[in-house]
Amino acid sequence: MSYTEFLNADPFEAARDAANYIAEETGVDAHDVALVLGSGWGEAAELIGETTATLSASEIPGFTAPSVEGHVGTIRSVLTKEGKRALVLGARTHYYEGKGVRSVVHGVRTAAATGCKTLVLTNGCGGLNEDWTPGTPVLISDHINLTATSPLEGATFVDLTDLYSSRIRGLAREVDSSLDEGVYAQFTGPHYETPAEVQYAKRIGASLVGMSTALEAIAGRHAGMEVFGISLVTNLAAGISPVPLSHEEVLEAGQAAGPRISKLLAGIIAKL
Ligand code: 8IG
Repeated sequence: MSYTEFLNADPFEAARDAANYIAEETGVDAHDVALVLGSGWGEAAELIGETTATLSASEIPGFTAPSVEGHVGTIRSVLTKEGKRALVLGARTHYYEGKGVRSVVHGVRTAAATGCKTLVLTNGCGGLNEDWTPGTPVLISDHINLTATSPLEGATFVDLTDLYSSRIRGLAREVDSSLDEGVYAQFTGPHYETPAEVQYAKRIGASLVGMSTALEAIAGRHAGMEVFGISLVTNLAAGISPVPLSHEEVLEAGQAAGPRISKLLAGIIAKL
């Protein structure tokens, strides 16, 4: 399926096509939980279980290879110790890539079409709370969508109360009681915020700033999945920290936090 064909197709039929392809290629009829890996979370999937199949994103209908260093372009089927089938999406499409919001949420819709009842969204982001040193994982309690768009089309009125499942946040705190929570503001990017925009985000109630997750969470809820979100604060947001932001800092913080967040994620998935 070419990009043009994807854009002209019904998004739910395209997701069904991709799900059928995944079922065929992995030999797994239905998956239980989907995991989207953001910046810094690339290796966090290793401890979840045994990878039984690895597909390249670009071969799956409607998917495209990622364009960012530190993002992985594969989709894996993982069998957990508890016997659950996890679909690990290393190939997130960001809104700033300009491929349209349908492309951004295609992975989430595909996951739902493969049978997933739970959606675990991870990301790397900027933190507004000075206590969150780079490498701190933070539970997402809610979001503010600053993209001025929605993944839903037409008169699709979806309730977003408790979008980020308080049940699963509770399970996460059973794994690590020190976990804080924050409200995630999705900006479009790809530029980072100005210090003034970070102050604006703070005043409207955000404590995490990033370029993903909110649109995917909405699509996930619409598709009937229970959504869980967790951020890795890889940098203090612009102006909160005296030093300028760099993508290298982001990658380093992710690497340093690797072992802790890997164990955390595996612990949460085991409890689902
Ligand atoms: I990693 O400080 C990462 N992603 N918008 N702001 C935004 N996105 C981010 C940031 C950040 N850090």
